[in-house]
Amino acid sequence: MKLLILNGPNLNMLGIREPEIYGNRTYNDLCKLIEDHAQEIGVEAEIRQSNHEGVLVDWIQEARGKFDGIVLNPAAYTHTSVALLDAVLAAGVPTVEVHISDPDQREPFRRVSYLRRACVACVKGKGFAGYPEAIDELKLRIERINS
Ligand code: CA2
Repeated sequence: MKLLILNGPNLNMLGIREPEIYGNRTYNDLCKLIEDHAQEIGVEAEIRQSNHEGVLVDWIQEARGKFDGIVLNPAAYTHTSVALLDAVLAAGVPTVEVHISDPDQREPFRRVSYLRRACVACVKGKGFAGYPEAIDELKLRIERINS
């Protein structure tokens, strides 16, 4: 099983600022956690990060026929991007939305997710541990689809 793990704008800054919201660990720490978990459960995980909406759209489109599922942290684009919503709908690849913090417990503008309706599940507010959880959830759903 091949999963694409996509991270949106500024997530490369993890551990550098706002530790009270996102913790002290870095983006590299997050990648290591994801890689270790993927190896443990026997899935292939390719991890990418971009600060650019169009690049994320290209990667979501590319996933069609190439990846079994997507774990997506759209970061700030969660709250603005019809383009990412359309890309997930067009790709037709099962996608789980993940957030390190819980956007519903923060500023009102973070309470809207344009992506949520296109995703099979959403994991939020669990810190870095949300990624392994999102991967497990996605794996279960893909296995169910393929059985
Ligand atoms: O909680 C999440 O994972 C978010 O997707 C993170 C986004 C935020 O816009 C969403 O509302 C919730 C922000 C990612 C930027 O991360 C930073 C890390 C360190 C310093 C500054 C920003």
